[in-house]
Amino acid sequence: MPATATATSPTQDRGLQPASSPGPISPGTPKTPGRVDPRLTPGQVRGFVDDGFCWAPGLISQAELAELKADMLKLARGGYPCPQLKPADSKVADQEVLDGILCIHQPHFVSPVMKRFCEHPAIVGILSQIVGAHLAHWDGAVKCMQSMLFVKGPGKPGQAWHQDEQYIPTRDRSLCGAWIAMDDATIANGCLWVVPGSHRNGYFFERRKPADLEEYDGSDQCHGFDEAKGVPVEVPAGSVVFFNGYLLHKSLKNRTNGYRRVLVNHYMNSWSLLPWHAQEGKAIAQTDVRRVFQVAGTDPYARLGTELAPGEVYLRGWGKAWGSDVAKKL
Ligand SMILES: O=C(O)CCC(=O)C(=O)O
Repeated sequence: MPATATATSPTQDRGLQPASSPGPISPGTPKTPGRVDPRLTPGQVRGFVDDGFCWAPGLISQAELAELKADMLKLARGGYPCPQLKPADSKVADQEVLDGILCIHQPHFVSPVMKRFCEHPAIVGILSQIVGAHLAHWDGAVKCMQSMLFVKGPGKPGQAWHQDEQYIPTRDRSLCGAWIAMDDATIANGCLWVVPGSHRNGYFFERRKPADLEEYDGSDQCHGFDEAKGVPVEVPAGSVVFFNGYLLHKSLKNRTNGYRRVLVNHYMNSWSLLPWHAQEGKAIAQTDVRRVFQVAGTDPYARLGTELAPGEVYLRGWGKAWGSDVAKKL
């Protein structure tokens, strides 16, 4: 694919160009000296509130993409101390190592490079405009609780229609994914698809196991909506797609010979508790997972402290050793 979204992509005109004159520095505009972060116009922010997604081209430079890809490989080859990612034998080719991985969850727990990308100034600048834009009086404060590194090599499956808030609940519908395209993302290699506006009522769609295990990785699939309303979000490498946690989205199998690598980080309004896992002795209304870090504004719950990252990741592998077939058929 060329370095711009395909002309026929229905989502092309949703691509956000950085506003030509940057607005005032917001509470979320982080610290990198001398850097002017892209700011969205009020109309673009409203577009995110209405559609549930938007994407910004060129937020990540070529040099940063090279760093991300190198760090993905370092992680995969066991270059960081981490029980789930053991050092690979030097005789094993990079491709073989990557073939065995579908997704590394929480790579920022072990890699300072991945952590830095969770705090990327251009991404955080936009997050501090959109994460709580549907809420009155929101001050731009944002915290991060999750990162996911999808390797998605040739033949690897996608993820069926789902809503991220069904897995990571917030109390104010502020969950937001920032999907960093490390390669051009196309329909053929398994770009993101979304159902615009499907987040609006904060409704949880019914979930079942997907019937098509050739296309999808086996995680639950949402039902009860018009799938024909789904649109592909084809974006060039270096773009970031932002999407609300109630937005229906999916990706298809990679039918090319190349990789479709993505780092997806998840954020939410810092003013909301995060009842992600039940906590012993806590009523659900008080439950708050504090393995989070602040990326914009101040943390209203700083008095509660934060939990340290455990130095471990959760690995979703692929191939026979993981009970799945390496689907090489294109
Ligand atoms: O990139 C993909 O293949 C799926 C990403 C996704 O579904 C998510 O981040 O929730």
